Amino acid sequence: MTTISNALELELKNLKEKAQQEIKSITDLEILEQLRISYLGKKGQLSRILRGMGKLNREERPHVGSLANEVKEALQINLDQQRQILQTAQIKAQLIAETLDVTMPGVNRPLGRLHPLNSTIDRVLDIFVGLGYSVATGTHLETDYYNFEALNIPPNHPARDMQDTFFLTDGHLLRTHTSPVQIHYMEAHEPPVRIVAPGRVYRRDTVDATHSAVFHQVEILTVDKGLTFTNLKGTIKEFLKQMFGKELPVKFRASYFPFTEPSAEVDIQWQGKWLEVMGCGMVDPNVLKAVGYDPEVYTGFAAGLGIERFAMVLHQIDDIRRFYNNDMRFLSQF
Ligand code: 2NM
Repeated sequence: MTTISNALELELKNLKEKAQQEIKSITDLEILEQLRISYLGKKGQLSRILRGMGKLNREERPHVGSLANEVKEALQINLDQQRQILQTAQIKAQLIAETLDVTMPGVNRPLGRLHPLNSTIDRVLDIFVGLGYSVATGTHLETDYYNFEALNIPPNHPARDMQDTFFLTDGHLLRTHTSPVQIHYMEAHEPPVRIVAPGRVYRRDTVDATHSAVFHQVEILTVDKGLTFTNLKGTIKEFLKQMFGKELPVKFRASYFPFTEPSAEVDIQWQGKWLEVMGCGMVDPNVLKAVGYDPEVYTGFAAGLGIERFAMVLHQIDDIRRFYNNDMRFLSQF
């Protein structure tokens, strides 16, 4: 044995030992691959040692050659084993990280619901739709003509006062009732008319427990040949019966509106008290004339109710401002 051969053998043994130590200590697959290249790659440490074999004589070569192969195969196995260990660990870690506990209670996502004003409007509309009415809506900005003049509200009527109505500087105003919807509808349609008009209305009221500058109304209008106050009474009584779930004592008390003649307030007996719940009347001939209907041929009746007031009576709500505070403790009760 030459000293070169001995030196190569020693180098191979040292390489093997050092590599085995290192391979065991690796915890990262990429670093393991770098290590493989550094030992077994074309320009790796094993190849470098093998280049020294050129200096060996013929008899020595097979011995050193097979030792080199042994080292190479051993390291290959060590590398594969370590790769296997790291891959298994990686998958295990991933499975733990992605574990879903299907027995955990779910996240409660509360359902939204209708605002009590909207559910009250819907109930009123459903009843009138059931009686053959169509829903009609309009814009919140109106002109003096549609909000007042066409409704037989004379120029000096207190309702036109700056104190009661929001006027814009461009000649429009915020509608004070939904009645302009009825005027637009009658202008566009010939009788028979049967409509129910829900919507938001505006008045310059000082806000307190029973007043809001913004509130909601539903108004109905029927125009046909031969309609009388009896038809009006029957319609309202049927509506109230469906709304309150039973027939309550109802009183029609003579009143006044510019757009109806005769006019009445409707009172109901509810939980021991008489409560005013609606206004109504036979459409004034001047209103029919304003939209081009012949009052000698057609008569009509109309009624209006304030949704806030109705909802307050139905649900025993003490303050109108609760509808507008957006307090979930209040809203989630409906
Ligand atoms: C009410 C009371 C009485 C009403 C009248 C009209 C129209 F357009 F036909 F003239 N619409 N709504 C009316 C009648 C409204 O609310 C308290």
